[in-house]
Amino acid sequence: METGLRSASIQAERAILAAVILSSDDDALNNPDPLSELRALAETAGVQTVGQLIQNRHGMDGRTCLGKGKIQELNAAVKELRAGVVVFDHDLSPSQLRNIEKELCCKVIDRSELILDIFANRATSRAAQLQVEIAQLEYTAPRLRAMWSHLGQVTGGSPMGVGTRGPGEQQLEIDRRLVSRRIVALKRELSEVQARKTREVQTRRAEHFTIGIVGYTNAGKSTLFNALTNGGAFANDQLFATLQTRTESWNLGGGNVVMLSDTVGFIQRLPHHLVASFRATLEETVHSHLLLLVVDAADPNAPAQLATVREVLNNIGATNQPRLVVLNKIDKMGAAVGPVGERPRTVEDWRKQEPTAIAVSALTLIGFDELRAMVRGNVLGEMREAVLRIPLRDGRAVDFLESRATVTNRDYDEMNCIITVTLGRRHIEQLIAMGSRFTVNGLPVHEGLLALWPPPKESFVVRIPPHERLVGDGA
Ligand SMILES: Nc1nc2c(ncn2[C@@H]2O[C@H](COP(=O)(O)OP(=O)(O)OP(=O)(O)O)[C@@H](O)[C@H]2O)c(=O)[nH]1
Ligand SMILES: [Mg+2]
Repeated sequence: METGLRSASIQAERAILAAVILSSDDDALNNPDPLSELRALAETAGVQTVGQLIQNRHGMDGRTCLGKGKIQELNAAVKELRAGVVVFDHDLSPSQLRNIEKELCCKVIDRSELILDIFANRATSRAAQLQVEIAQLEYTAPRLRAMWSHLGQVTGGSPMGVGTRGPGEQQLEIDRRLVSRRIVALKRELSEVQARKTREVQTRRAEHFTIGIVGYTNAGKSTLFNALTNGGAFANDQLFATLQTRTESWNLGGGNVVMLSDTVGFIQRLPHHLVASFRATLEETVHSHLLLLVVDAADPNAPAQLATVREVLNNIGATNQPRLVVLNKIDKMGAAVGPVGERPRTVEDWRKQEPTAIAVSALTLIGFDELRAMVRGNVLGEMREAVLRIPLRDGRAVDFLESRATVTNRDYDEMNCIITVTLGRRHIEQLIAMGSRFTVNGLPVHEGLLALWPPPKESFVVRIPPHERLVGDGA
């Protein structure tokens, strides 16, 4: 199937940014530059920002978002600054969009459309393209009417050209049907891609300890990823530099190698269609053993960004693994600007809110030893001494323990190698994944594992659905 990604054709346009700040929105009211993120998004989309307009209000105007007077002011600015597009920092309803377009003599797009446009222009993998096109169709389809009745007014007829009788209900109905048929076909293809991806991620998860790097867009995830692995991820000072997940091995030292994945960044008020359809890309995140939550500690909005990241993680169901907060860019923390408030300005300030956070700089490599040690501790869990009885023919398992753990004694009987070793829970799990069969302190392996690392008392009671229980019983 060919890609049908649409561009909003705003590249190289002169743009005016517009926003309403509600009197209840303390974050925005205290922000000295509340449109900085939208400006960065516009820049990533290739738009040249020539002006901005902010209105403080108690509520949004239901008809035009901004009040009537401000819309007139905006119209005058569009003419004076020769702007080709106005970008709203909100999601506009189809009727708001229609009403605003009627008042202004230029293109109008909202925040979600801008983000979708960036994704559309940068998606290169098949999965990313499918995901973006579905999100575009779902978001844009209800807007077709708005767009077309507007065009109908301008051209005095149908935007479809010869052969159609105006943008009438009939034409709209046909197009809506075409759109929903296309969505069904795209979703079918995506679910095949997704199934393949799920299998791939699960195989990797069984064989390796997997770690996902997640965080707000531009936090420095790809830079950190490149510094820890052989690299290859694209890092740049722009929003959504990364749209594809990338996985490489990361050597933690002491023979411990894990698989590290760099992922797409999150953003506040992410279009929810995009989140839903980006599941294939976020698969690594959901199923990883450990998450590194990377924060740009020098960004004045970092606390709100960290809150957004946690919210998105909860929404996509990435709740089953531990999370380590990594405060990045500490080399430029002193330069943080903005009004003094609750905002953390030093690593010590941060530690009051995030006591276990690790402070690093992906550029200067400060804090990397601590990061490695912390992750290693997480990978191996607490170390215990145990006696493992491994069949002699399983030389691979013996080699594995010799190279990864601390072997203190080795004995043999007719059939087995009996090894006394100090190891982590993860080592045993890896041996199981490698297909080895052995006993731990004379017990079958799973019992031995539980005896050595009993689950915490307050652990969750997990209800297993009956069909899964059957599979488990048979194994
Ligand atoms: N001063 C400083 N800059 C950094 C550090 N880490 C990353 N950067 C810069 O921050 C910018 C964004 O870095 P990326 O690694 O692309 O960020 P990302 O989180 O992958 O961003 P997206 O993929 O767009 O979500 C780049 O210009 C990096 O050079 C750091 O520790 N210190
Ligand atoms: Mg990146």
